[in-house]
Amino acid sequence: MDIIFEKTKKTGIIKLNRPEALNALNYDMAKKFSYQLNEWEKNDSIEQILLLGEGKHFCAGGDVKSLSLGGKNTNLKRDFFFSEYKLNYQINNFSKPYLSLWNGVVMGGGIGLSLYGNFRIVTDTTKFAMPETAIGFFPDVGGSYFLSKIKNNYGIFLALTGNVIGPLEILNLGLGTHYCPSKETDNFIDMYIESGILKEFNASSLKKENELIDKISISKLFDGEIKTIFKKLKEHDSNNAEILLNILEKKCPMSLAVTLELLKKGKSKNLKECLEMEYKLSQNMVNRDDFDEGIDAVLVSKHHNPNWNPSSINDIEQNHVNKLFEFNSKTLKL
Ligand code: QUE
Repeated sequence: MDIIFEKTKKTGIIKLNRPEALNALNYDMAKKFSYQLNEWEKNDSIEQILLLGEGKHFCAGGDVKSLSLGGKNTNLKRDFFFSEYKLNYQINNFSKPYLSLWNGVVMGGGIGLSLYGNFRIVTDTTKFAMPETAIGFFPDVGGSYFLSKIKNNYGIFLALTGNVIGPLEILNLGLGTHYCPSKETDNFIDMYIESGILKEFNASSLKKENELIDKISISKLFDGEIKTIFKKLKEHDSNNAEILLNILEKKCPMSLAVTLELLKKGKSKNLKECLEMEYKLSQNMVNRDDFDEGIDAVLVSKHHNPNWNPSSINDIEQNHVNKLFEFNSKTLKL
């Protein structure tokens, strides 16, 4: 079973159970998740939800490998994203307390399963990222909603670079809601199930582990058009700017351009509007060769040397970017 549902006292427990794939969410899991959540919404003997990942990690994202390996002539690329974003919005509208335990890797699709609930528990091992520009895709599951609303262009930075952040930054950005030391998570969960109470821990021991980031330069450097951002990084003449430039130069150029446009559009939209926009965009992006190329490079052959097309940010035209936002086959209506 890829996903396990059980009821303990008044808590509905959902466990993502593909530890060998870092609990990546596939179509089947998304459908079952949605069905069960709907059942528990109506069931008065369920008072709260607990979402867990089996093993050391919470969830690495959507199971994009299966989408790419499914080939071109499949409805899976359509149906998967349709169900995934519908589920994200269902969680947003869910009426009972909903808590996720963010152990280890928390990326992409995993964020969409937890961010719109009430509580995200950060532990010592939590690693948070929206890494989709590495695979020819874009930060979805409401990335255009929550990343565009983070101050000082920090969300733009996270979206473009796929930079991993740890417990302290996750809490400071308000992405996580509570801290629980790793060795205390079993007790924390027992108490939540027993009483619905969230045990409080002092997070003052947490250290900032990402010295690359200083907010002032991020807010200045990650401002403007994508070509402008590259130019600013080139001209900045600092070690950190050079590291960031090297990171961005490995990402899919079209993904970078699309992501920046997406966050710009998302800034004034609500979650529903953002997910609907992302669904249209997803259907254009998954049918570009860069998507298969990126997934092969990162997750299948793992050669980490994708051949992007266009291969450089200089070859991206804004009208091609704009076209990727225009699509009308099966619109996501929430
Ligand atoms: C970008 C991504 C994903 C990624 C790596 C990226 C992603 C995803 C996974 C992933 C990781 C391990 C697995 C798995 C999937 O990695 O979305 O099945 O075992 O799901 O750079 O967007």
